[in-house]
Amino acid sequence: MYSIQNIVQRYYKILIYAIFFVLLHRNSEYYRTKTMQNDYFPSEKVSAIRDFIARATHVVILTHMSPDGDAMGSALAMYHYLVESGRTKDKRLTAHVVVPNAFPNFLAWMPGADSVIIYDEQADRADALLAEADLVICTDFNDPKRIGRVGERMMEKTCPKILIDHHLHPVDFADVTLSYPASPSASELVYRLIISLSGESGLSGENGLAVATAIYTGMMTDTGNFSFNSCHPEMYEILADLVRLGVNKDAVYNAVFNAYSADRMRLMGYCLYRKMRIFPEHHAALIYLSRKELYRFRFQSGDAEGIVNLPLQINDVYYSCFMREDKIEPHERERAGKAKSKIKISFRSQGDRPVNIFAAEHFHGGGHANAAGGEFFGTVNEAVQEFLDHYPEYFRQD
Ligand SMILES: [Mn+2]
Repeated sequence: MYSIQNIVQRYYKILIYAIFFVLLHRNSEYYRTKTMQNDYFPSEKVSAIRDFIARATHVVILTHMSPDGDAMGSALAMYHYLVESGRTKDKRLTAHVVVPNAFPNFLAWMPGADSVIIYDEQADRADALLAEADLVICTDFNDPKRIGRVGERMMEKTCPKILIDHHLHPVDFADVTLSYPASPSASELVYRLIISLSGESGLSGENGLAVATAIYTGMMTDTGNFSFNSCHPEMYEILADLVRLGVNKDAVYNAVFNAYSADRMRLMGYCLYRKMRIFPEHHAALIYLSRKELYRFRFQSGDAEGIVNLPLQINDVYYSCFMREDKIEPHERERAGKAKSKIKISFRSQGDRPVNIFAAEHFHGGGHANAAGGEFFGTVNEAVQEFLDHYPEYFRQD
């Protein structure tokens, strides 16, 4: 008869193997997450940030001009995280996100977006919040000059400042700077920081899903839905975590990428049909729009987003430049000189074809090798001429 003793005797080897296998598997899982959690940032920086947050009662979170998905994602993730962790403490912690100017409509669905303060529209309120802030957290920009007047106000403050960013060459203005240009998004850095500060519990609780969704949105938008800067395997481990936490990735994709207005769609068609110039020898494309043309398509802030990427969908086009005429802001008057308009310029490229040097040397800009920006004070035609005069020096022919 098969008694339990008998079974154990017959199968004990298999049983031991099975237990061993389960333990080994669990351990490797354990070590995988542990490395990801603890090794990324220097521990002194993490504990300095932990202390700043522990002592703070009024936090202001700032992000860059013309906020994109990563700016909003990194700032809102920090916001929801702080509100949640503030709830569990004895003291009351308040947090506010302040952005220099309006964010595009396709990000308005983001949890917490309705409480974001737009400096251009509510300067007094933002100034008051900054005045009482005892901690400022900056995400997704590298220089206070990039955020206009709100940057000037911020620099007047003596309270601790934290910078979390992935742009090259950060200005040394914060008490703790987490600058990782190799990171595909600032939102990914915020994820890593939250894990370093609070472990998995930083993404749980009432606000957990809001934190995770904000981070996912930033990671998705700054990589073009994971089509560039997205070769780090660890990024997918983070994404897996976020999906496990309940992020509805398909809904986020739809909310962000299938949200054009009819005007925006027509503007895109106009750009491709009427305004795109191709320079086949250098594998380059240029699209440029005057303010009159933008007006014709009832241009809204954010409508230009992504137009620069379109020509890269053409076989053999590896460089793309998009220019559009814009107003000169009051704080830019001095730099503008006699010019009546400002041209905003974006560059994109693929592979080993940097565009940031061209942007820096001719358009007062810079950025990443494959994604850069700049500006030009003058007419669109003058900016186009500057491009035509110099692109062969910067764009490869092979
Ligand atoms: Mn970014």
